[in-house]
Amino acid sequence: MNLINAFTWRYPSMLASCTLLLCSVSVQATPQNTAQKKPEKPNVIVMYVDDLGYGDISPNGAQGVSTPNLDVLAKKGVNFTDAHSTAATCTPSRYSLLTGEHGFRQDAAILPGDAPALIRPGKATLPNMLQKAGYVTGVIGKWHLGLGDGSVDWNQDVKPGPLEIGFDYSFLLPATGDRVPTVYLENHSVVNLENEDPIEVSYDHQVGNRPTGVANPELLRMTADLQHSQTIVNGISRIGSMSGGEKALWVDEEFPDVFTEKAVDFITENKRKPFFLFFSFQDIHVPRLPNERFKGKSTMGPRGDAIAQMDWMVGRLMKELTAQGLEDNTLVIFTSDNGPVLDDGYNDKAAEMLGDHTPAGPFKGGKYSAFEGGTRVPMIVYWPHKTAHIRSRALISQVDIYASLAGLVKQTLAADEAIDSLDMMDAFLGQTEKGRTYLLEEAVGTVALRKNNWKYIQPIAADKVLPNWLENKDIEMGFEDTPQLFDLSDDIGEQTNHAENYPQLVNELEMKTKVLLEKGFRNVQQ
Ligand code: NG6
Ligand code: CA
Repeated sequence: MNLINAFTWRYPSMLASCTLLLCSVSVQATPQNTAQKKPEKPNVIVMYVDDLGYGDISPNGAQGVSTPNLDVLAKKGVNFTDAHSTAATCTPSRYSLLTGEHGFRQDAAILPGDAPALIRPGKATLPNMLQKAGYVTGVIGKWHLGLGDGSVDWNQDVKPGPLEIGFDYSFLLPATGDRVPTVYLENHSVVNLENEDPIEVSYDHQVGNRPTGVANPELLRMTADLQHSQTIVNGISRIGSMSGGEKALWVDEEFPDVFTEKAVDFITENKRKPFFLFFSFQDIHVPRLPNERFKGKSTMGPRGDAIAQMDWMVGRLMKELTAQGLEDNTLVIFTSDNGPVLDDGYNDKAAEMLGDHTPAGPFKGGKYSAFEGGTRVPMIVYWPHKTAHIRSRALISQVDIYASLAGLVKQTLAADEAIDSLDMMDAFLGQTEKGRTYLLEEAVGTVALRKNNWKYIQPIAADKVLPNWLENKDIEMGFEDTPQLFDLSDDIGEQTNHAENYPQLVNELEMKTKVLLEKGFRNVQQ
């Protein structure tokens, strides 16, 4: 009997635990070797804030509100100065993030709250690509990408939706905070819906007899424009009409707790697998109704307080990652779906209380606009021990998240998959400041093309220059019926139009725009 056999015979359980111990020691001793052999599969959290401008966070110079949790992320990770959402509005930006292609390819415009699913089952998506790489995927928060097949029946299974395009779990605010239905949708079902109180929603006629902003302005906590003056829920009038579902109605002030707790549950349940979480804020979109805890946290009224609330939510999730030992193995991408807006339909004094704060930072325009303020948004990328601690000038787009993550987890993209997405992982991690050469910015009425620091804005037919619902937004839109060309290297505020001085460059950029739109960025030599 050799030594080991003799030992086993006398102390079998001791050997078992000893073997386990040796095993775990040897795994822990060689993490680098393991990492080199296999593709890396960190957890990925995309924190997607709504309508947050470049200048709205402390690391980028916010006044009147402070965002200490984002300060920490910016200090430890990469804080970008030239990162873009693909569009100056929500739906096309979200479409691009999840499909790796520009929104115009699917006519992605701002959707009503009862719109059918824009991303159809069968379409290649970021969560589905990650599922193939072994990830568990979840979306929590604002959706605004449509649900169902045409006329959604909120009392039945609501599908197709996120679960049919690559998410394993969803907990949604179906459209926007200012649009009905004002209920949560968990996977296929409205939360707390009672059979005897069915929901009906319409965007072209009034349903049921809930008071409206038009008929009962005395019931409102905040006055609103005509567009936002239909069904009143929680003292706030909304876009669209809704009846029923009384027990299912959300309370806006509870969003921060409801969404972060759902995210904490998702993280906890999936901590042993790689997970992807698309955490999509309702803040700082209108209506801005921060929780009591955040009232007065800024000097800017509800809009500033909503920024403080958003920052708290970021901190809450980061704390949870640390507490669960997941921080080192989680790649966090914090960004916004479009630039800032002050008055977006509700009278919450955002403009009056602004003080010295500049929501778009040094950039011109904001939400809806073709100027930089439309899409140049905050972006911070943080992955401990992987991201450099820098402020990066790399030119990158959120549409690149798809191909960059695919490269990281070693998934090969099909020829027709994510056709506008470029692998920019080195730039995302701050290992290089070399980003894109060309980048497309979609606005409500037109597109702009960046070539490094040149910026070309395509002209629009004179009769389409400004849709009437945008007329009194007090945002510089950049919609003109002649070409515009700016040199951002010495004119960050897009003041001097050089189009007439550089007709050849205008021509080159117009041709390039056409080719890129037609073929997709991945199919054109950059
Ligand atoms: C607009 C709404 C605005 C906001 C926006 C969508 C009006 C006049 N304005 O139509 O309040 O809801 O849609 O914002 O109705 S986004 O960030 O989701 O794109
Ligand atoms: Ca938005």
